[in-house]
Amino acid sequence: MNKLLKPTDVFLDLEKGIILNLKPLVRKLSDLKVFFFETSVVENMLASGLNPIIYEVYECLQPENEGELNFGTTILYPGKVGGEYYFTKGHYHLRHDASEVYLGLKGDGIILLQSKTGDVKVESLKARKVVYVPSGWGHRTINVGDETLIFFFVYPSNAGHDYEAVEKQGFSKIVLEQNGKSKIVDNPKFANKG
Ligand code: S6P
Ligand code: ZN
Repeated sequence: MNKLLKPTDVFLDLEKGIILNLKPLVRKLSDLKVFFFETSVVENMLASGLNPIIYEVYECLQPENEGELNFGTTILYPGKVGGEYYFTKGHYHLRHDASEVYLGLKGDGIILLQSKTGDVKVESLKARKVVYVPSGWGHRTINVGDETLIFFFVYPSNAGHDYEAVEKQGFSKIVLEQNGKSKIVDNPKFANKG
């Protein structure tokens, strides 16, 4: 039997997406160097002193006991690197039976989902939209709008995150701005290692 945890509560600022009294995890361009398609654009930006914040995560972490849940918010800023919209690194859960729920709060986004066997699924993410990410699907969120994309998430606290697979293999699709619109195209750098 797991130790009985004390119930906790937090306040969420729905406008800003922040969880009060929590320190966010901040991801800057330099943390995402290898994830963007146009590596040379990233290098030039960093060399000229530009290192914008791409996203922030406010997370209420629980002990990794079976049955407990982590939850929080992600604030993904608008912007592009070359033609590619800002995104989260993206990951698979280390536990293959760990699913996740996303609730859009603000902005205009896309969730790219892919399985290790080559299935791909694309979902839009916006205010009031709930997306269920079943176990086994890698997931990355992209901000394709002009304003900040904010969403709430909840997933098993013992899920674990596998970023390495995404770092090595990438996502099979990337999202680019073309003629003022978002376009999902094949990622030429995708290494289909199965
Ligand atoms: C965790 C959940 C989100 C992401 C967050 C940042 O399972 O999917 O909290 O962690 O949106 O994305 P990433 O890919 O950098 O963890
Ligand atoms: Zn996740």
